[in-house]
Amino acid sequence: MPKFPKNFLWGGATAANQCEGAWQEDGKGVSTSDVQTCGGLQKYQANLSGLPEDYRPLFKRMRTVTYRDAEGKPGAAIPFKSSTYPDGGQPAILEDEYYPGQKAIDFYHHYKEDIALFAEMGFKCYRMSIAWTRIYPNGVEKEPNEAGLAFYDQVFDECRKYGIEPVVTISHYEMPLHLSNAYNGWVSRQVVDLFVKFAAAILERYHTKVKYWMTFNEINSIVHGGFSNAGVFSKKPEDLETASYHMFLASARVVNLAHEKYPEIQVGCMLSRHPLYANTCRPEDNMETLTKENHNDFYYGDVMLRGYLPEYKRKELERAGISLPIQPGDLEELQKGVCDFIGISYYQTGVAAAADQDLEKTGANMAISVKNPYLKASEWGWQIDPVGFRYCLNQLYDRYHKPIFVVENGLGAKDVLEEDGSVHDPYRIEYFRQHILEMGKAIELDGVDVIGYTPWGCIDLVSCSAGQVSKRYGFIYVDVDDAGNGTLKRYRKDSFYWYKEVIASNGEKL
Ligand code: BGP
Repeated sequence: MPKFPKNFLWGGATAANQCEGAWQEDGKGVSTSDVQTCGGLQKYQANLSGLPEDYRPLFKRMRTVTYRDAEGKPGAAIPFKSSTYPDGGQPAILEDEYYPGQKAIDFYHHYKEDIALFAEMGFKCYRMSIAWTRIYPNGVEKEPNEAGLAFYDQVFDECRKYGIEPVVTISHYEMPLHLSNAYNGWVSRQVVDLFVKFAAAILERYHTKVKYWMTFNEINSIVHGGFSNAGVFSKKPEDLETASYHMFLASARVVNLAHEKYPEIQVGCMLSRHPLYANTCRPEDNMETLTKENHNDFYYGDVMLRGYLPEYKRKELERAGISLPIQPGDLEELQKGVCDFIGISYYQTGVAAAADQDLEKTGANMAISVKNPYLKASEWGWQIDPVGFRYCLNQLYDRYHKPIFVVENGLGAKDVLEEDGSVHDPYRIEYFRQHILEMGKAIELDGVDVIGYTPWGCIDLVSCSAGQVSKRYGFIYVDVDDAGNGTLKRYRKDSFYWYKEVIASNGEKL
């Protein structure tokens, strides 16, 4: 069995928009995640004609973002596919739709019980996010909402009570809906200032309680669609490039602010890492793989971890006729605001081919790829690849030489709650066993500096891409279904007891 470092941060991860619920309590504003439906249950089906034909079946039952078009007519689009957004119109809550995030698993009222369960598993850390709309309901207020600030004080104090280190994502797939509607989200440079104001308020309030911070969850997912992580509701490629540029700038400013005022804390970036293998050893397939990896993932890491806009991206933008809104002083800020560590999510690998029209595709979430015949997939089509995890860790460490914090990894599956309250999930245990083994090899055999591991959805929550709770990730089962019915009671799954042993043995007992 591989040996893990002594202070390795074992834990679990959630995000406010997927677990808190209480969407209108204590002054919280409406967020971009409050207008997203549950896949399979939604009344308004998205118009998929903007997608390549072979992608459409994969998106049929995905969650949607609802909107009113320019004439006020209701409709829906796929949040992670900008090409399905209508021209004109705005995201909106429709009276006859159901939005699972508004209630979620009601962590807002169950946090004490949930953190006690995390402590029972022996968590050393807990990754969570702060809902921007609890602190600045519309994003534009002058003063923060004290009730929102007080809630997170209580959550951090509860963690600290058990010696659990909170790890905080400042923005995890949500922002005030007002900023999306009034500014088209991060397309506007004004949002940079509004975000820095939000980040400054929470850093000031919590810097003694929270040591590890990350600016944006999966910042690179904007290549697939602009709404969920950037509040951008338009399909223009230049809008998406502008938005991510503004997010880089905001991240750098927050890093610089943190370094100046609170030298004891660390600020990381967070990348969704989806390594690609070439479909064949044809040079063209390999060139395509390199190009796609740069475009989808490394561009974002290069800016946030190396501190400059890479040449391959400058050339790509030039060819597309897009110029970034760079202002004097920006590039110096980016250079200075390099992140302290690399937060990543790793779920799957994909396959790239120079000509993929006739190849079978898989991956029913934001990242569709050619199917890999050597891998099994989850019920949702995500290809399971533990060796790819070791490959991914090596690749990132070699490129950036910064500590890596694996803040998401896990298996979404359908679980069955037995009459006696048990949940038997050997598939999840097997998934984690294989992934932890490969992570251990990356540390021990390859020398990669991995500082922690927080499996995603350590307690069942609302799926980000599907909107379903029935796509369960947790060690803890929550009795709530896709339509929000259930007692919300928590149950320990078999994986709960297994993970507890893993942590207690520092990864030796797998
Ligand atoms: C990541 C997101 C998470 C989370 C996870 C699992 O992309 O950062 O918010 O939800 O994926 O994905 P899903 O919920 O779509 O199964």
